[in-house]
Amino acid sequence: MKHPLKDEWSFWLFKGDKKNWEDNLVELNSFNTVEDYFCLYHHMKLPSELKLGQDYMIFKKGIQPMWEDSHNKNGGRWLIMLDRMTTAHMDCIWADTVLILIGATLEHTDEISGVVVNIRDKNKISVWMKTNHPDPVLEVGRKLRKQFKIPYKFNYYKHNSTKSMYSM
Ligand code: M7G
Repeated sequence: MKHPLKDEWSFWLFKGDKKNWEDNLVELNSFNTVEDYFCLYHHMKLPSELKLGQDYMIFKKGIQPMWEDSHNKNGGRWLIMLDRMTTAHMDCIWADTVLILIGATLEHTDEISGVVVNIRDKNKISVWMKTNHPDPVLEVGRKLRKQFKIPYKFNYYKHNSTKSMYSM
């Protein structure tokens, strides 16, 4: 028997070759068991193998990986900017973050909507929240801080805002 996850998730690729932002989003596959996730993981390129300008996004099924989605519009994201040293570990940080989310071990797991890795000159990993309430947001921030021992501060932003709300 396969091991069911608490939620069903969709795996998205942002192709990065279309002018209109939204036209780049492709929903590749979805999964709701541990085994199906690993099967997908082993078939997909690693984030470090993507092209500059591309993203991977894993969101709960039914939530579009964009600010405008009703589940995201009142939320924000923990943004981890990867420096040169942490970029060497990007694939591991990505894989571990996905496991934290799909494993649903956090108290406020229902307030999480998804996770994104952006391949840019400065790569980024962000965890998207449905709410900006401090309890769930800070719980997730503390977990990321503890898990990754990233040796610098990272911030939480409301969507479409450049002013940080929380720091870790
Ligand atoms: P990015 O890809 O998150 O980061 O945003 P980057 O600046 O490192 O490439 C780049 C641009 O993509 C934003 O300024 C927006 O124009 C567009 N964009 C990004 N996101 C996440 C969204 C979104 O959720 N909705 C819309 N409409 N545009 C977005």
